[in-house]
Amino acid sequence: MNNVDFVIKLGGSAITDKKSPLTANKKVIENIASELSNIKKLPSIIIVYGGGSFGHFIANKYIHNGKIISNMGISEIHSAMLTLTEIITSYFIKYKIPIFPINSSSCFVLSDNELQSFIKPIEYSLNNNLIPIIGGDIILSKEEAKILSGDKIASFLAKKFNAKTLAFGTDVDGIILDGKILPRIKLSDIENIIPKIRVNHGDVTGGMTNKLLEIKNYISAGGRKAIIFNITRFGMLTRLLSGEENIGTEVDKD
Ligand code: IP8
Repeated sequence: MNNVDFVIKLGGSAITDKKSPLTANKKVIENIASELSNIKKLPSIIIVYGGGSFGHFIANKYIHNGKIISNMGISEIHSAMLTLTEIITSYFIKYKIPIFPINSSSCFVLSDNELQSFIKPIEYSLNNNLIPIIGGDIILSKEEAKILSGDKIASFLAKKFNAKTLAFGTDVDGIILDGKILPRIKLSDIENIIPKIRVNHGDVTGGMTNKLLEIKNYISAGGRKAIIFNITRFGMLTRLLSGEENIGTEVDKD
């Protein structure tokens, strides 16, 4: 299995307008593609993206008490994510980024509530100098469907591909407490921080809390470092990829 430099999650809050159903934040997506196209030698990257006003909007209509209540919900959630995939892909192609979209629902299933994966398409994309891109989505088990968050996919892939950095690009400058950005936090700080951060009720997968929990799992399982940064600010992605420090909140081992 190849190692990668970065697994970068494009947060749904950044790449879509969460206040408007099924609306992409095209300027942010275009800026991301444009920044990548201006980097002379791109490091190895896997890109993951969230559902934003596509996946979460539809999922909210069909999830009751944590369960997806209709087959049509499954189809529509998946279809909304395919639409978002198509929008992101079109901008990357416009900027001549060799992107390779991969479908989560074909790479992941649940068996006895355990995630089973088939990630050869991601591995082979990297081998072929393509940038694999994969989103949060609906995935199936024998008897039901569940939402798989992009955060989980990102931490899972960062582990599998031994990423140097797991980066969460959001629409905020990092973890903000009492109006201040925390530049660095330790693994053991996470449990204390979670109750103090703002909760986004529109998000079926748990917003920033979910990110911190995924980062906690990731670092506890030997992951190297994670960063939460603002990908809606033009230039931040370039700074991340050039290895600059202090661009958001960095989470390290204790
Ligand atoms: O926005 C959720 O992914 P996330 C994907 O990364 C869907 O939590 C389908 C809601």
